[in-house]
Amino acid sequence: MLSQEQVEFYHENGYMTVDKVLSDAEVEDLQRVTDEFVQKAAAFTDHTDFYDLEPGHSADDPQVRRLKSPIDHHDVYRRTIEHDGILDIVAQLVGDGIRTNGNKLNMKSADYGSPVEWHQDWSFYPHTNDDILAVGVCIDEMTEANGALLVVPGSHKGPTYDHHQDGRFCGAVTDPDFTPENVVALEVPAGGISIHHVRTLHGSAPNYSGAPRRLLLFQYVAADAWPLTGAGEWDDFNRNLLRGEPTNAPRMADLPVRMPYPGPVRGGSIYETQSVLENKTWAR
Ligand SMILES: O=C(O)CCC(=O)C(=O)O
Repeated sequence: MLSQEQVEFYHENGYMTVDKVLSDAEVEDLQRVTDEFVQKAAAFTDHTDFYDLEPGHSADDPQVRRLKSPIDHHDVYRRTIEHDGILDIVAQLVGDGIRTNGNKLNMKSADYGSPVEWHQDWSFYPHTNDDILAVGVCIDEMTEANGALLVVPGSHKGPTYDHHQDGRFCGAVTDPDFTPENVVALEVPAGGISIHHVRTLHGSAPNYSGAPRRLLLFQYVAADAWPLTGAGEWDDFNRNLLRGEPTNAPRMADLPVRMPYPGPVRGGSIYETQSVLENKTWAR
């Protein structure tokens, strides 16, 4: 559980970290299963519904950038998104009713792991209110050297930046007035978690270190926050409820929104969507 001070820090700054949320055994299970999935990627030459591949990928040297929706592919990930230690923390920050609207494992492997350009998750999935956050479960120690998640403190209270280029959504900030200030690198030991608010500006550099930085990202949404891009079928929507009861009465908040339309030139993952960006922060 979080102290009142930690809860206030999160609301003030739009991010936080918590150490020792998972046990050593839970981390080892995640590492082993993830290693196995990377080896199985050798069978593929292109992205699939599950694998997003690094540009240097080959059968001899499988290089995975992301596992998409890993909870649908192995129980160890499913158990982790439902982990009471995580959900108890999330409940303190967004309330007792919790839905998930997405999950992914960003690999950021040693020596070449790809960067993620500055963006706000809110630009991908605006809702009726912003009691929404992403938890990053550190499968490895996350350090500045291996491509830690970088955040701009307090930016969750600021504007929603333009994430469009040439009139199409590109998943990265394109506003010429944007300069990341007071950037904080979230350094967390394996088994700990990072948390960032849905409107917090964040990104991460390439991993040129010799240590992997695998971050299992879970998106958690207050049950009464409804996606502005559409909720789909009622039963499907509520299948993603992890705690609390379904509600058809969304809570509305007066917030700055830019819809992710017209849609991206390239889809499939944030890496592909951002690949068209002309002014990149990080070289590839
Ligand atoms: O893996 C990272 O460092 C950033 C992840 C992220 O922001 C995303 O995938 O939306």
